[in-house]
Parts: sequence; C-alpha cells; structure tokens
Amino acid sequence: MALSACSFPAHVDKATISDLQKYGYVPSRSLWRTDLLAQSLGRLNQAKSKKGPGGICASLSERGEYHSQRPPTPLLDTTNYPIHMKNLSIKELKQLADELRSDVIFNVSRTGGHLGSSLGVVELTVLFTMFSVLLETRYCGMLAISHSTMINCSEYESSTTGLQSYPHKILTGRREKMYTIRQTNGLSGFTKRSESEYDCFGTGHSSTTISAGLGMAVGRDLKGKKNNVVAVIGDGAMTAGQAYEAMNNAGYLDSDMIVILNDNKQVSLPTATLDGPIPPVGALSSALSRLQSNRPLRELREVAKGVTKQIGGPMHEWAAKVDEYARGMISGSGSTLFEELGLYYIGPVDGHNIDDLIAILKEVKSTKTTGPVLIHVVTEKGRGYPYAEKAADKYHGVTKFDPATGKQFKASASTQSYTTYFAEALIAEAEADKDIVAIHAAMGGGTGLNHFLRHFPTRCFDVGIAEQHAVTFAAGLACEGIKPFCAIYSSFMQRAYDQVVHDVDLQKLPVRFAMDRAGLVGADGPTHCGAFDVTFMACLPNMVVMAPSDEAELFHMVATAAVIDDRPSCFRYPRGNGVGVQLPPGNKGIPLEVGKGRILIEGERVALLGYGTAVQRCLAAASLVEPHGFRVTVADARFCKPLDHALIRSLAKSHEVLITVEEGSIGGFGSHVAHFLALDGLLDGKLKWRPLVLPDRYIDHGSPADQLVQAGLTPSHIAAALFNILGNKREALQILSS
Ligand SMILES: Cc1ncc(C[n+]2csc(CCOP(=O)(O)OP(=O)(O)O)c2C)c(N)n1
Repeated sequence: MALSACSFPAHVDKATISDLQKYGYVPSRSLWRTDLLAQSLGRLNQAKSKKGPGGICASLSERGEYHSQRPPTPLLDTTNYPIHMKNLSIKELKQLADELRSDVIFNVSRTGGHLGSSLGVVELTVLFTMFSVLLETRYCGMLAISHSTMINCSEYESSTTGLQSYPHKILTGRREKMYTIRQTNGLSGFTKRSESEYDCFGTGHSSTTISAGLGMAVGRDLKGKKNNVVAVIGDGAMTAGQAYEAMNNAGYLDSDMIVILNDNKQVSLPTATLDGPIPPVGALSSALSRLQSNRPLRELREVAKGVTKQIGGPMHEWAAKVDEYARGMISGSGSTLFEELGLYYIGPVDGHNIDDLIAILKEVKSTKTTGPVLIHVVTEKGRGYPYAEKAADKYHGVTKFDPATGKQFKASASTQSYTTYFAEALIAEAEADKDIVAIHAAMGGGTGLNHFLRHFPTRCFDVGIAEQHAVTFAAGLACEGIKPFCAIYSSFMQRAYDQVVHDVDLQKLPVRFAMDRAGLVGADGPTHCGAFDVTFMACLPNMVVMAPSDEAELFHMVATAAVIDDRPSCFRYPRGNGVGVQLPPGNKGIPLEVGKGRILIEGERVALLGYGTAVQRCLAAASLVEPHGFRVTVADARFCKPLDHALIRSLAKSHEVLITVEEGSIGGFGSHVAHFLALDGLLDGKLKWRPLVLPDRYIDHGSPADQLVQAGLTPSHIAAALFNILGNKREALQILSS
C-alpha cells in the first residue's frame, strides 16, 4: 500500500502548533520572536508534556509505512529550493522533515550510497535551510564540510558532512537528479562547490568544518558583511586534531559563528562491524555521554542563562556568577572542554526536535556578538528507518535495497576484496609474531582490521579519525620494538604526511603503512581517490615502496613488510576484489627480496612494465596485441623504491619501447624509472620510453570502468599506446574503437 497524501500530516500532533501559539511562541506563519532561550525552552517543555514522550512527531517508520514504491511527498513536491520554505509553519516543517526522510530512503534504495548519516540530520537540514530563508538571505547553502553542516548565505553559512548531504541536495534544487548520485556524470555523494551554489564548501575528508567556517566568519568580518556562519561537525569528526586547532583559534579570534556538534555516538565508521554495534572510541565520547546524562545541571544552567540576560546592574553580575557556577559544575563532567577553548557551550539538545532547535538557534541568532557558540546536538544515525536503526552499521553505506524489507541487493563475487586479503595476511603474520600490532583511524571495517581485532583484541588500535596521531603513535610503538602496521586509505594518508616524513622516515623507524583504496575508487570520487601515495612516499629517502600486482602478491608484501625492521615500508592496493590467483598456503606470505621485480611474459620489441594491479591490465593488453602478431614482454616491478635497476636496464637494452603503467599520479613509479633511465644513459640511444599514469586532473565519481576509460588506462589504451609508438596507427585506432 502506498502512502496516501493525507497520511503525512496525520501523525503530527495537532496540539503542537496551537499550544505553541497559545504560549506566544509561534506566530501563525512565522517562526521568530524574541523570546529568551530559557523562556522558549520552558514553554516548549510545557507544550511537549501535552504531546507525550519526546514531543516530536511520529516518523513514518513508527507507523511502519515504508514501501517499495516511491512514497507520496506532497509538501516536498512543492519545495525544490530553500525559498519555497519561506512560509512554512512548524507543523509543516515537521511534515517536510518526514517526507524528506522517506524521499532519502527511497532514493538511496534505488542507487545505493550513504544512508545512515543523512537520515540522522534530516531535521537539522530542514531547519538550517529554513533558517537561512527566514532571515531573508540572498542565498543559502547547506554545505558539507565532511562530517559537518554549514549554511552559507548572506545571513547564514552552514556546512554538513559530505555523507550527510543527501537531504541538503534534495532541498537545494537537486531532487530530480538524486537517481544519478555517485554515478558517472551524476550528482556527487558529497557537497561540491562546482555542483551547486548551495554547496559552499567541498567535503569528503572529515573534520574540516570549524576551520572553514571560521575562515568564512573572519572573511565576512573583514568584508564588513553581516551573515551568520554555522558549522556542523560530527562527534567522529570531532576526534581529529584539526577540530581542536580550529576551536582554539575560534576562541581566540572571537568571531561570531555557531558550531553544531552532531553527536550520534558513532565515532568510527561503522561499516563491516563483526560483533554488533561498536562502542565509540576515545575519551571525548565518554565526556559527551556524561554531558547528556547530566540533566539537573543542564537545567540549572539554562535557568542561569535566562536570568543573566533578563536582569541588569549588580544583579546581572550576580546572575553572571550563577551562570559561571553552572558552567563550572558542568565542567566537572567535561563540557568546558569547549568553553575553555572559548566557545559558549549549549546543550545537549535533541537534534530531531525541531521545536527545541528553533528555540535555541533563534536565541543564539538574536544575541548580538556572541563570539563562537557550540551547540551540542544529539541525533541518531539511521533515524526513522527501522532497518537502519536496528543495524549495527546503521546503514552507513548501503547497496541498492528494498525499502519495504530493508534487504540489500549485494552482488556475489568469486574472490574477496583486497581489504579482506590484507587482513587475512596480517592475521597470519601476527599469529607468528606477537610483536605485530595494527592501527587504524576509525576505519576498522574499511581497512579489514575488524577481523584482526577479533583475533587479537589487545593488539588492534582504533585511534579515532586521527591519521596524524595514528602515524606518530605507530612511530612511538616502533621505538619500543613493536612492529606496527598502520592501515590508512591512500587518500587519508595525505593528512598525515608530515608525520610520515618527520616522525617515521627521518628517524628510519620501521612503521609499515598499508594503503588501501589506492588508485581510482569509483563512486566515492576524487576526494577518496588514491592518486598521490606513490609520489609522496617514493620521494622519501628511507621508505621501501611496493605494490602487489594481485592478491597473492599482497600476502607476500605483508610478509615482506613484517620482516623489514630497520626502516619504514609501505604497500598500496586497490578498492575491489582480487583476480582469483592461488593464495599462499595457510595465508602465510613469503617475504620477497627487497627491490626485485619479475618478468611475467618474455616477448620482444615492446616491454610493458607495470606497477601494482596495473600489471593485470598490462597482461590483458598483451593478449589484445597478440592476434596482431605481437608478443610483448610484461614485467611486474613490485617495488618503486628501491627500483630493480638490473631488471629495468635489461628491459631497456633488449626492447625498442618501454612503457611504464601505473594507477597513480605523475611523479610516481614512471618518474622514478625515467630518472634512473636518464642517469644510466639508457635514454641516450634508441629506446623509446612512455609513461602511462593518471591524467593531471581530478577524475569525477563514476563506475570504476568509466573512470579507467577517462584515465586512459584500460588494456585497450595500453595496447593503442603501444601500437602508436611503433607507428601502427591503424591498429591503434582499431583497438580503441573495438
Ligand atoms: C580524514 C578522514 N578519515 C577517515 C574518513 C572516513 N570516514 C567517513 S565517515 C567517518 C565517521 C564519521 O563520523 P561522524 O563525523 O560522527 O559522522 P557521522 O557519519 O556519524 O554522521 C569516517 C571515519 C574520512 N572521511 N576522512
């Protein structure tokens, strides 16, 4: 049964609006009055008590009304841009939130993507979008600054985490294109400045919002503008050092801005959790929980704040002391962590309660020159969709699914992911060597280390979203003779580069870096693309840099890294599944000779020298050219540093053409080969060398196959390059057009 249009408002408590109006809180078609926060909250509490527990509208899920068909969304159908929300009442805002939630669920069920985070911020999104319009803003943009939300407009600047941007996209003119999300030429899964004027900052990597928001606030002040800035940051994102650097600076600069801490008690990415919901890591999370349980003190504080503002003169000073006292008492439970950094703390607030959120934002907004304010908002990941609420991973990222049953359609594969093979290889090494430990930055599922954790609960460290700390922490462990494997996605490793250089490589400490998601990553797009790791790792003097060409090689490289104990090492492997080669017995890799590659096919005239899984495409290219009468050499470099000079010299001397192939940016493996060839005089004769690398631009999200075509790195492209260099233009064209 499809939802009927009239079923939407039916769940909204009709008492709410009239009660609020009766208390003088809500003029019929406008939200804003100048009530003080404490008064507003008090009234809302009274109003809520007439509504029953929670005081907020029942969601569709509470009525069990999710179906496989698109749900009717009468109000959302007339709300394509923020301006269309201008005259909505609170009741209608609640209905809009409900419809928005059902629309997000339906859309994601058709495309797959990030669901849980978006469901958690539906009310916040509606509210911020509304807020900006009501303040007669020129333009408003809920923008994602990775794990945070901000509105950006003449009155408001806000950003939301990239993963949380789906409701924002729907309310900012992109609803019609939601079916294209994360697909080739479709909408991005994150906010992106080039996609919409409503995306005022691009996101993908976490914890950037407060910094960007502060920059926007100070920029506004310098330009003499009056807009507000709101930055929303997740409790996970709040575990990163950058958030504290930004708060420290915000407290000092004292520019007006609002930071919304979106606390859903999930610090680490909850994907691939093996044993049910994972408790949030880190001391911050416990501090936030204590704040939530400290209700009497919160109430005292609200009272104190109200008193402070209502009275002046000596009494005001007294009230200010009460306020301070309330803060001081709360400080025992951790809230002044923010206050001591100079942010005025308000909270915790139910982030699904539109009434309370409005009251607070209105109050903060109406107060002139507040300096930075932090509003601690409590939300639930997966909110309103029962299957997500119940799931250990809260449906953080999903494949296509049936909204009626929540059942995801997962394609079966004959091989496992490189991620899983890495975990299996490391477990095998750690079984043999008790000094081996594993470290990840809030990515137990993404890195496969949840499996390692199961085997070795005391030897696996989730440090929160803190790549910089992860690397230096690993360096410290290495100082004590521990053998740390630091598993960090290639693109997230960018954030920890100075730590890799200064704390690890310079001191020649044997930290092993496992860099997952190397190369193109498909739907996640350029923010998560592992393009640069070979370039930035191989230029470091002490680093051993390797890349497996298949899953068996990955096992061997994990074993190789385990035995390299006098310097740092790293290896990269892609998103996706293995190619189906035989694995080493007992999953135990055999250490490789460092700096030695191998020849896979002996041929003539042309040598294809691949690095990493690009070797597979070299092999496929060799098969493509064979029917044309060419048998080419294919070699697997295995190491970018140290390079196998003997292998390269011999290939260069015995072939007319040498083509290096890699899925990485310029400056990587090919550049190291060229450097060696030039210094060795091997480019002074007849040899033709050509590098195939990722193009010097960012490749948008899309299917992996489409991305590879855009990059010019398919087997056909390699074969065509080969024919072109040999002067066989016709074959080159043929192969590209077939
Ligand atoms: C620098 C960086 N490291 C790791 C990630 C991977 N990641 C994506 S979401 C996430 C958890 C975010 O938690 P939170 O900020 O609380 O947002 P939520 O998804 O819970 O709303 C992580 C670790 C990332 N996006 N950026």
